[in-house]
Amino acid sequence: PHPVRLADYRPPEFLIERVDLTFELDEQVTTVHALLEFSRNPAATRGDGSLTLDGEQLELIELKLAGQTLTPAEYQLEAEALRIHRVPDRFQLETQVRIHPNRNTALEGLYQSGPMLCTQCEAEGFRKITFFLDRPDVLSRFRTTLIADQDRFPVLLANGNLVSETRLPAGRHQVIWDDPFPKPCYLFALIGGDLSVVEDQFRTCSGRDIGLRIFVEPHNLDRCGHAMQALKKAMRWDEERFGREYDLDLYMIVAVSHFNMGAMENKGLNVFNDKFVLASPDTATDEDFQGIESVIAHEYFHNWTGNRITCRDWFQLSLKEGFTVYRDQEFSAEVGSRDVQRIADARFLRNHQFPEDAGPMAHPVRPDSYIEINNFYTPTVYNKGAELVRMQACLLGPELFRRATDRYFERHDGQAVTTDDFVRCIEEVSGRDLAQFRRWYAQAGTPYLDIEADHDATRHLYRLRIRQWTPPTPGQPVKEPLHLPFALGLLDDQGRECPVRLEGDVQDQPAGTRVLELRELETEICVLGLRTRPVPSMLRGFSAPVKLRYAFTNADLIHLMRYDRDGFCRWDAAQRLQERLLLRLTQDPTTLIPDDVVAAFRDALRDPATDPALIAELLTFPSESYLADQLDVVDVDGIHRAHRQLASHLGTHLNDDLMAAYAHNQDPAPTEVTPRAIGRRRLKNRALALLMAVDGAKVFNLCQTQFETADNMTDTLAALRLLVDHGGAAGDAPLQRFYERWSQVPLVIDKWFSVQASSCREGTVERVRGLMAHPDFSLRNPNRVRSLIGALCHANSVQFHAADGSGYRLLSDVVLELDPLNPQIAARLLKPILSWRRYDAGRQAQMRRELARVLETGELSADVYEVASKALD
Ligand code: B3K
Ligand code: ZN
Repeated sequence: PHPVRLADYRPPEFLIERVDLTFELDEQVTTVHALLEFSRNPAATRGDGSLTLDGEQLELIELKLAGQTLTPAEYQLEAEALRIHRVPDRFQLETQVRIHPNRNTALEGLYQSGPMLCTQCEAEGFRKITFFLDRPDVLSRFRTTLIADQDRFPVLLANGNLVSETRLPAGRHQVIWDDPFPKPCYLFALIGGDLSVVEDQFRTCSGRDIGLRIFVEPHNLDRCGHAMQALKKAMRWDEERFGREYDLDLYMIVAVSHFNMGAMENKGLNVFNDKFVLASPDTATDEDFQGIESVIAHEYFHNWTGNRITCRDWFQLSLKEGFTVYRDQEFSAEVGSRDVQRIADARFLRNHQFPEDAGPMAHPVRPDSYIEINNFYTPTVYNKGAELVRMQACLLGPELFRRATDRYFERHDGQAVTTDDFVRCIEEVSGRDLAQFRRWYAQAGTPYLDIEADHDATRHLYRLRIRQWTPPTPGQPVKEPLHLPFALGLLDDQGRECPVRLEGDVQDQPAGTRVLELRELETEICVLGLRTRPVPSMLRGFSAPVKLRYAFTNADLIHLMRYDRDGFCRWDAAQRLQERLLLRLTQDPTTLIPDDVVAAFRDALRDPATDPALIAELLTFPSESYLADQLDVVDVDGIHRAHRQLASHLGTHLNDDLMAAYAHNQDPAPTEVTPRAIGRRRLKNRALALLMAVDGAKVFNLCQTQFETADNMTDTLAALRLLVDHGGAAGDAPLQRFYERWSQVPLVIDKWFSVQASSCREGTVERVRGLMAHPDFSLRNPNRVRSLIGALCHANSVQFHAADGSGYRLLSDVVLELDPLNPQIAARLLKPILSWRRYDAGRQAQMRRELARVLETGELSADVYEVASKALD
């Protein structure tokens, strides 16, 4: 497999103005007839007069140019391309191909999911449907005719507006769809199936009525309400916050059970992993409800950031993904709690993006080469990409930023553009020069800010010295300094905000946050008028995606945790306290846990003014994998032991307060999913987890009672996890009951698998192997694979990294079996062993051996090859 490079980008030599597709749908053999209108692209340089189309796994039945069948001498058919030796400047091309949806286990192109047929074309799946210029800078108007058996496929959907429905002889019917908006082929979609529909309406800001439809298999009809509410909220929010109105008369969502990712923003016809549509309080956790709200919003927001304005090439993926994640994060912040959302964003970045930056697959937000684009749908492109948009919004402030996005939408509507085009709009509207800021898009790696402070009590001066640097990443040994917003607050010894007054200020500064801008390798910030030494509250709101290092004292952190008005900084202070303690405990289990730290957590628990959701965040430790990243050589068992030790120390010393928090937050409305109710359940279940870290019959009974009586999945699952972690019979009986109760609901059975696979109890790897033979397990369903294999490898450090290497062996066995079926999922699973260099010699050798074993296999997909080979480089 060869890398594709950004530097090699050339505009397409031909454009396709119109696409007229006719599908005769059938699970075994579908025929696809395509009528394509080509014209030479005036913006491109002339080639040799030939045309090359992308096409994979297609059986060519017919090929006509301008109505004439081409002879084999006039074209060449290769494994992944169709070359026509001579074409005029304008012409019509007609092709007919056969494809096999039921054999498509990669779930890319047209495939079968249970009783239905569906498509997934991003990034390069359309070429598995028909011969085409499968690249995002070719925008065409699509008309789609679907023909199928009326009984098996009564519902036939495609992008755009419904044109007609006709009965045909022999029990078949035909439905025609037309999409008036030119689009790249990756946004094409079709669905065929026996589906039920939930309908609703939305009146747009200009008074147009939009039909909203969610299609699901009939037995899921009663679990679509939350998704529909979320859709309407998102539509309103995008009008108000970004001035974006929906453009078609119909918005359709279809839930399918086999899906590689979360969902897909196809024009007017989103296809969703059913996990992000279906929910009722008895089957879905609060996290599921929140996931649905944000994914529904995310896909809806793509209609403007992705569909109306799309990417020029796949290196620009963050243009749509980074911006759209920023938009969905802002949406979630505004419909829920901004602090809690920002903490979740920061935690995700630290747990997933920072490690990516530190590993062998590190890449810039705008990568400059890839072997398989599917490997670049990453936390870097999505979440760090969102941070880049957020930093620019912060530098401009809300009004200017809105003007910049307005300009972007206006100027580039209907175009395929680059991240640079986006930044240019920001520059023009603000009159700023973002040349240095652009480095963020091109430079990989997580920057460090190393900070020192001193206070001059006689001159009332407080000085911060900030040094920024970024460690090297593969292919980028030398890094340049970045331009970033540094939001700073200062607290006095009473916890009050001080004004951040700098030399040369003309105006009086109000007390509170001040956003400074860093550009240099070293910056000195000199704050005037501070009689006593303040406690710095830095990077408020997580103003830049960096690692900040500063020698906080415990007292500083306790002070910030108690008084800071910035939710992120309060949480960050708690994280730092916990991290410090946990790392010390990892090295030395006899480390004393200071009373003042315990008292700070007690105060947080007792604080009536703080949102329970935020209290729960303050009491949630940095993850074991995050702690692992802080060590030169990961001590898997030491970290796990430290986690338990700190939990049981808090469980013991805060027993009464945790019990009180538990009792107080026994929800009066247990099936309500408001932010308030969700926050209270989180706090209650976090309290229960800390209490369960101490052996004791009383709390054990509490947990068991919760499991037996809860009428919402959040509480049920929280209790089940704890009972299973407890080990032995305590967990076996509840697991059995849970299975029996939910055996007919696949999304809940996913949870049953995942609770077992993510348990820290001994023998988990073996149990997972056993579960792979369970009749409900299947490598063909990505949700199942993630719930069992993914949970063990990505969410269970201590068992996955078992010293005997059994976790690694299991992973490589699965990857080898899965790769021929579904390379995307196989490549994703490999992530946790890519950072093998960070472990002790024994584990290193085992991980390397498994990676080598994978690489040695003859017929690897490009997906797995790229990841495994880069890891061993
Ligand atoms: N754009 C899709 C992701 C497609 C993944 C292709 N491997 C979902 C999203 O980000 O909204
Ligand atoms: Zn997206």
